[in-house]
Amino acid sequence: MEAQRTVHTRAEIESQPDCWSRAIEEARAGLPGLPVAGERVAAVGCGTSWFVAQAYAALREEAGAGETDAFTATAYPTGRRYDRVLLISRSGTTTEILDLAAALRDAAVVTTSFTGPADTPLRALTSDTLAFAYADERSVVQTRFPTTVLAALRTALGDPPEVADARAAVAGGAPAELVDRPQYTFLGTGWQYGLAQEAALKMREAAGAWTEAYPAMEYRHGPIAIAAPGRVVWALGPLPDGLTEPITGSGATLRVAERDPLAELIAVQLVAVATAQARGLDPDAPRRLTRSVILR
Ligand code: F1P
Repeated sequence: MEAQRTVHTRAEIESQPDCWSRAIEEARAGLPGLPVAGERVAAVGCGTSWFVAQAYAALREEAGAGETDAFTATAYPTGRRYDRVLLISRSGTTTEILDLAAALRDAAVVTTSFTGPADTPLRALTSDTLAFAYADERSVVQTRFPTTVLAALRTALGDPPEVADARAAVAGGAPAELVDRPQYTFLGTGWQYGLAQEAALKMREAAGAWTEAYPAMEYRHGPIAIAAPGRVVWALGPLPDGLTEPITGSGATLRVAERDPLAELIAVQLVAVATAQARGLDPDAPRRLTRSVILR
């Protein structure tokens, strides 16, 4: 029974290369409701969807496409003016997102929702909807939905992810030396910081692991104090100069991504599932979590 129940999380993780291929194809053909270059944009989500928003905001600014902020739904600054607000929610039912969507609709702000199913309560509250039904998930813990949304958004910004890297990550499985370690710190620069946050959340949600995440250069400003033999420091993208030696000198295991950072996230997802199983946990039934947080 346990083995059967864990099948869908892993199957969803392993389907990411195909989901990304479709997202890239569709984004190349043109997706409705995406921001136009130069618009002021805010991207909003809760949990994993917040980290998708963070990564996208940094990517869009790095691409020179326009000022872009990222917020959780309850931290959205209602006093600011945005040309378009992107509301990301796999379920389309998260209470804080629905509350913000209603407030934005009442204030006549243009919005686009990114959901799994097409028909959600969020859809009725937003100007445009982009549904990714083919990347929707049975799992509580999100894997292919957020990466597929990012694949589409990256493609729209002219930087599609490397599907071959995703296939390699799936084929490589969970690196044994990174499974079931006592502590993990994820690092990223620019848009990869959002990925680092998502990587850390994945390990917490699926495996109950002690994880942290920082913009890479912040690691020297305190967090390195917990680096120690047995613990893992995992950079989702290239490590800035001056960081490698202090980390390896601490005795911690250092892993630096050599593939597309979004594909490296697949390796983290596989490590999260393997770590959960090593700890006797069911990654398909994470403790204290529900698929969507519905408050009333
Ligand atoms: C957001 C979310 C997930 C998290 C948990 C609870 O859901 O916070 O990121 O993993 O399952 O819900 P959604 O708004 O994207 O549906």
